[in-house]
Amino acid sequence: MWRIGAGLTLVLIVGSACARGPRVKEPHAPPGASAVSPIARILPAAIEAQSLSGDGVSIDQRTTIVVTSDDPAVRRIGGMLSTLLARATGVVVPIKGREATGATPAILLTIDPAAPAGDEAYDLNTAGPVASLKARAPAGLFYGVQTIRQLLPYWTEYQAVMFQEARPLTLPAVHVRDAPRYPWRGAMLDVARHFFGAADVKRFVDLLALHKMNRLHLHLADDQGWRIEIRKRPALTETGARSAVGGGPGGFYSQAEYADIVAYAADRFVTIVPEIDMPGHTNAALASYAELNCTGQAPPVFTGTDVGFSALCVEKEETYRFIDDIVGEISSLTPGPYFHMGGDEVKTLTAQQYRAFVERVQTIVQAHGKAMIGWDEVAATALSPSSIVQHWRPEAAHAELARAPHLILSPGNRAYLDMKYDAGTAIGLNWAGLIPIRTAYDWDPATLVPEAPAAAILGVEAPLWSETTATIRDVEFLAMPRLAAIAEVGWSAPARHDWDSFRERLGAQAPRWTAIGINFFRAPEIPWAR
Ligand code: TNX
Repeated sequence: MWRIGAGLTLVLIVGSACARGPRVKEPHAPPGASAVSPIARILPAAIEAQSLSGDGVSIDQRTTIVVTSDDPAVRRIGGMLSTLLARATGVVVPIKGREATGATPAILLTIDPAAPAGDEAYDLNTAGPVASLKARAPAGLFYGVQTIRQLLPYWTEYQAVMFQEARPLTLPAVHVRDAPRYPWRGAMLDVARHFFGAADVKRFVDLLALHKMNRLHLHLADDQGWRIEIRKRPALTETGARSAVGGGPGGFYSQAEYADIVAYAADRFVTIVPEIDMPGHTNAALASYAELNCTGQAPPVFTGTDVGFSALCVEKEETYRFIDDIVGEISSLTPGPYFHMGGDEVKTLTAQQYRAFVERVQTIVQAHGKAMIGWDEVAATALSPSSIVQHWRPEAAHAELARAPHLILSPGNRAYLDMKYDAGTAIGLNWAGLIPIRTAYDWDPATLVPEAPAAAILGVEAPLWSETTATIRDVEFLAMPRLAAIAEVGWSAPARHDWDSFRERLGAQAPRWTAIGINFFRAPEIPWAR
């Protein structure tokens, strides 16, 4: 009775939220019907995934999610699984504590020190009647739930399912043992050249989490726009935020909106990495505060796409007071341990000026409790052991990169999501070449900079610069499917790296991505499932 009541409540909530749409009954595939074997939908590839004989766990009115840990994060992940299953079946599967151990059918979420090593690793066995998902830490359980999501048929992604009668479903019987190759699996979104609101950013976070990515680097300021409220420096948003490439209205996140994005991402095990690019790429700041310019004169706002012309006045003390205010406010809003200071494409300073600037900013960032990240030009400066270099220029000197305390790999000719797929791609740039899906997939982070010690490589990040992307639909078109390729490069073990397998598994995502509403590029190399 209780379950039916709760189920009804949920149907009503969703029903009223969607009341604008036409009230037609959606046709749907029969439960479980799919041409592709469920384990062939797991992307990024798991270390080990096998189908088991016999039935998996039935999701119906009798099913329970059993959470044996007192950690609230684990209960929250149980809630996410329950939401996923409710959307799939119309049945609200209740979450119970360890007193319900022994209930059948059930899905058990357990924090287990004997689970595969690493906070993000997990072991999933869905043989019926009791499925078990085990991990050493909540992150691993979260990634196990993402795998369960990919094991469910694509039509479970349609909210419309909630309008229909409860429709029991059986989780396929599989055993998956999985762990990531690298701790840093990220994407970067440039919200400065074009601004994307908090709802768009959350949608992007969802895409990352589905592919087991765990960092979202937000490029929050550039020549064309300043995108975050700084209470001590209000002109940054009064003036600097009101422009964009092509002259659009721009925009910015209030501190409350930024904190909300950070919390939303954290719930999905995605750490926000804020970037304020400096000393170059600073026209929006220079236009807002005349005193940051060596001339004392503020330039007009900039809406073009040139780079390298702007620089903070690195000889003025006021510049460092400004940076301290910015780094201080953003750091206090950001629980993650990183602050990215840009440092790229500075064409108006001497090498000596550049070096002194980066080293001084490094001190400021550390004083606010964060590790400094910089684009690979900062590899030429004296970096402390906690600092991180983000490699982007294919031609960057390997000898310098090899000295970096830590490296994030974002090679422009492999990982840049804003490069065109082919000569006919309507949006995107091509300075680093064309990047078809196989080029994004077929590279090995361990051999990209062979001189760098393996332990220095944190992982991979796919930047998406937004000069040519005016809307989040444009962003999705460039990101997908290449984001999935970079996710697999970062997550999957070298022994699992295989173009033919990736090609098939990627093709299998099409019905799910369509159901989610992702505007993905149907790369001609891929056998997209219908
Ligand atoms: C280079 S990548 C830049 C950006 C541009 C991007 C376009 C990097 C550190 N700097 O300012 O937006 O190319 O692909």
